[in-house]
Amino acid sequence: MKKALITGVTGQDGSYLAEFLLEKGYEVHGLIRRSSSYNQERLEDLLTDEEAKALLENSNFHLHYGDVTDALNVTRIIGEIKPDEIYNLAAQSHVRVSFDMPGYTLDVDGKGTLNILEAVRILGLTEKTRIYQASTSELFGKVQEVPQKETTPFYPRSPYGVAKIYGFWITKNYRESYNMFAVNGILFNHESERRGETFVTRKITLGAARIAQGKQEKLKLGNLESLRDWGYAKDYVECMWLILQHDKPEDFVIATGEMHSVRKFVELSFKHTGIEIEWTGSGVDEKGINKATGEVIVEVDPKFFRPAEVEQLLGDPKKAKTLLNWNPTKTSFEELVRIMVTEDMKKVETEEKVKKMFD
Ligand code: NDP
Ligand code: GDR
Repeated sequence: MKKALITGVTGQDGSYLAEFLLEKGYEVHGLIRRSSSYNQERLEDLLTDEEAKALLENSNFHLHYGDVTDALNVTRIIGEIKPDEIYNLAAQSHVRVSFDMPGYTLDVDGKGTLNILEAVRILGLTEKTRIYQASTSELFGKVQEVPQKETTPFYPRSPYGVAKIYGFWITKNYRESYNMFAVNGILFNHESERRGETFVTRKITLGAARIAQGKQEKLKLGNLESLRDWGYAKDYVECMWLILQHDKPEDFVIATGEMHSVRKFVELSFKHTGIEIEWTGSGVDEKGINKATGEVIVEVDPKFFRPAEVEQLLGDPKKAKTLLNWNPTKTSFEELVRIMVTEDMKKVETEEKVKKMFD
């Protein structure tokens, strides 16, 4: 039985990856942070879904308290498990928040990556343990080439992107210096019904569901023109695994090859709830109106603008398609929006009071 360690197991990708690896028959270990509030909601499917529960009972799923910024703890845990594969997904992953917390973002996303690589090296596991680093399309930032591929120059536009550049290069450096199987998946945005509620897609699908059910008045957003290459997280975790099964340690861009605007995401989401949107005004005064009732349901709030924006991202998944035999559009953009809205419509039905969010 292969052993895998997932950092960031309580996050969107970590939870899907844990399920995926358990299904493949792995012994799965996850690193979780101690929190004063409950942070294991995304792992609940593993405990409630009958199929997943059976998997869990038949295999081993272990959670370890830890933090990637704590080198001693990371080294001890890796030394005890001696994993065949490590998936380093732990991160302060919110781009706008990284402008508020640049130092912390660097500690987790940059130094945290080093702590894992260094632990594997010090423990003498360089030949046994393969390491996947969660790199990102944010490395491309202010794009130098369209579409972006493995050879496109980087130009990050946020403390998050800059911290992840360190993670990217230190992973490549350990590969070249110590002959380690340490690789980067440069993943473009991927979303799901488990996406964090302050990322734009989930904020929109939850907002649309609540507005459609009369539980929220307005949805306040930042840059509506921003363009992203959005895929489905469940499809993308398979790629992380494929990258580590490849015969050579290489970096891969993972994307759909399609780009859509935030505005389009808003229109489609509301359409799925039965509401048609009409836009009036421009710039910060632009508003989305419910065509049937004339009510303002979407507003632009400069609070959600970023000091430096990534205007557009479009990935070229050719290398992954060819070498990993991966299908980038298993779930289409329209299907992704439909899945997210459908799940949020169900979730909101049982919601009594709408939470206020800061972000
Ligand atoms: P999430 O924000 O949903 O999850 C992040 C995870 O990291 C959570 O489990 C979180 O724990 C954990 N974490 C944060 N800080 C630490 C720390 N100091 N030590 C240990 N664990 C920590 O992210 P996603 O699942 O969306 O993304 C996974 C990875 O992929 C991240 O590295 C992200 O930067 C990267 N990425 C994501 C993309 C996307 O579109 N989703 C695209 C490209 C890259 P807790 O639950 O306690 O907060
Ligand atoms: P991103 O995702 O920054 O691409 O990073 P996010 O969903 O936060 O933003 C996407 C685009 O939407 C615009 N936007 C808003 N964003 C948020 N969060 N909230 C809003 O109200 C809003 N209005 C408009 C943003 O300006 C941006 O242009 C995600 C994260 O998962 C990273 O960890 C990952 O590396 C990248 O995707 C690839």
